[in-house]
Amino acid sequence: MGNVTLGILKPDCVRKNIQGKVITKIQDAGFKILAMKQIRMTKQQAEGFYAVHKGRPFYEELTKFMSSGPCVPMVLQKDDAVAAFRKTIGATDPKDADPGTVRKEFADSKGENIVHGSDSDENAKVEIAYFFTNSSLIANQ
Ligand code: IDP
Ligand code: MG
Repeated sequence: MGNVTLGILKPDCVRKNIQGKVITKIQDAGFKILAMKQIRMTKQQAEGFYAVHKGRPFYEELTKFMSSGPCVPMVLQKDDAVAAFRKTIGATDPKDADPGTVRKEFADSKGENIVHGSDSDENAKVEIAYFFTNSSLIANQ
């Protein structure tokens, strides 16, 4: 199992101005932040990032939302990072998320659910490369 994953504080998190609270939860769960920045994706960049969901009924809403304001992609390190981070953020729909998870505590809906987490080591690698260069990662180690 790999030891890095990609997290994104989504535009609802930035709009609510609770990045610090969410980052604290992530750090308290034992993750080290290897790289982090605030950016605003264009609609096209959001469509590229979520290309695996193209054709799904929520794709348009999702890519509109993800390009609606700034977001904060971050590279997170921990043993078995992908699974550990998904456990920290909770189920996609906050209604189904376990108590104490980021989405349970902070998210309003299945669509606007505060945070993204990669779902496999393979996708984590692709998603990290979508936002960060190898040299920026090395420089942060
Ligand atoms: P995940 O973020 O928990 O991995 P995915 O199924 O990969 O969930 O979906 C990607 C994102 O698309 C979700 O985080 C959420 O923002 C949005 N999404 C997923 N399913 C729905 C839905 O049924 N309605 C609205 N938005 C959805
Ligand atoms: Mg997913």
